[in-house]
Amino acid sequence: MSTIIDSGRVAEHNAKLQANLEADYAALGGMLQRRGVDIETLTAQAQTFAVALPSWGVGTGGTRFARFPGCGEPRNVFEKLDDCAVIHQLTSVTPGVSLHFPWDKTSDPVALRQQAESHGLYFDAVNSNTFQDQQDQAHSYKYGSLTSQNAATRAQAVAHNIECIELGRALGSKALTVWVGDGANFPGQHNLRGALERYLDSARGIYAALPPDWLMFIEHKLFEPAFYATTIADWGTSFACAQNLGDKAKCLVDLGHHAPNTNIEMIVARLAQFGKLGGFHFNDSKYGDDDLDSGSINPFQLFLVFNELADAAAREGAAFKPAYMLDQSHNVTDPIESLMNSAVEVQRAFVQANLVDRSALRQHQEANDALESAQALKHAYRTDVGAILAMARFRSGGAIDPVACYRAIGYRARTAEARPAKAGASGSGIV
Ligand code: RM4
Ligand code: MN
Ligand code: MN
Repeated sequence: MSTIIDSGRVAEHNAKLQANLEADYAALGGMLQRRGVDIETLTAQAQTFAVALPSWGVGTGGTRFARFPGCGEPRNVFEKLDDCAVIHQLTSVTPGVSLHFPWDKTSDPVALRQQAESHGLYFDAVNSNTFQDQQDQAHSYKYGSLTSQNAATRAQAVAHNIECIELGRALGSKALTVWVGDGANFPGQHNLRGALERYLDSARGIYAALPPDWLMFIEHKLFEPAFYATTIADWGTSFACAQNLGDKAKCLVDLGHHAPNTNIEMIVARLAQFGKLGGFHFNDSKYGDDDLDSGSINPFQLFLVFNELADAAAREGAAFKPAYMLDQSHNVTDPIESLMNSAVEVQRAFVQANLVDRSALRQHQEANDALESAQALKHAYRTDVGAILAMARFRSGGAIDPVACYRAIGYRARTAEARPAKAGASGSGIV
């Protein structure tokens, strides 16, 4: 396997931190042992955890108002893959990459796949994009894509999704994520039922093109770019569509796509119960932005989501395998640093959820002991599992402190030189 960063530099970084890590790990191990928990089991579980990177996350996003591009941003999918490889090399938790077409379209999928494999990466779900018009496209998506009033526009959107499946197939992906911005800005603009009927009809055309071992993820989003009525606005609509389409259609939960205060962990529990939880786009949100770093605003919510996932895994075993992906947009940080932190935050929630004493929790629940039930969760959540995460990285060949290592290595300065900015590369960001 070829690495972008000289592995000697990572080893040098680790050598400086190893003694402290071992001391912290031993102290945490002793504390967990008194609680009847084996730290080695948790560390081994942490080493198996993976969350995929969004190819669009390695560049600076933006807001509706402006984009402030950073230095050395990747200019094509091959450079994006290099940045993803760096993130994986340092964190050891991001072997998957989720591509977005046509942004990442390449005429040479074989070369792209080879580059990925040479860095120990694979391709997770591919994403279609019918929320923007592309150059030379015959029909505009201004008034909708899969739900358009115009049959030719709908057919064009379906054809694009099928092309995504074909590209994904060449790259080894096994799922297509469909998010559409379709909706209305005015009451009356859409016949609400009619728009969903058209969506379903189009979605059937995409579903029919799925290879037998593929899944189609339906991603809901409450609002934006439509501000009155989004066609696939909530998990109920997503669930109904997935049921209607068939077994290969499942729901994708993007944490940022809900109204403030929505109980997202309950949505996760419901979808898992009915076999329709396809996967996640992890990020965080406070008001309307759907792409803040994972765990940066509400880490407890992230933990509660993983608590439901741990419960589902305990019930269903190895068959329960939702796709874990990040979906973030970075405005004020180096995207590589943010993605590393976010991946580690998601892994942290996974480990903390594994720390919950499930049989004690069940007993408290059966005894209607609300206080102790809540404490069983809080006890796990309050445990600092940082040494487990660092040890998992170290043992898997990553960096004990990924951000510190990345800064010491000077990768960004290197890319700033190697990738001069394209003229006029600002403008507004993605939604
Ligand atoms: C959307 C949604 C999709 C992502 C686009 C870029 O809000 O989250 O998953 O593909 O943004
Ligand atoms: Mn998303
Ligand atoms: Mn989003």
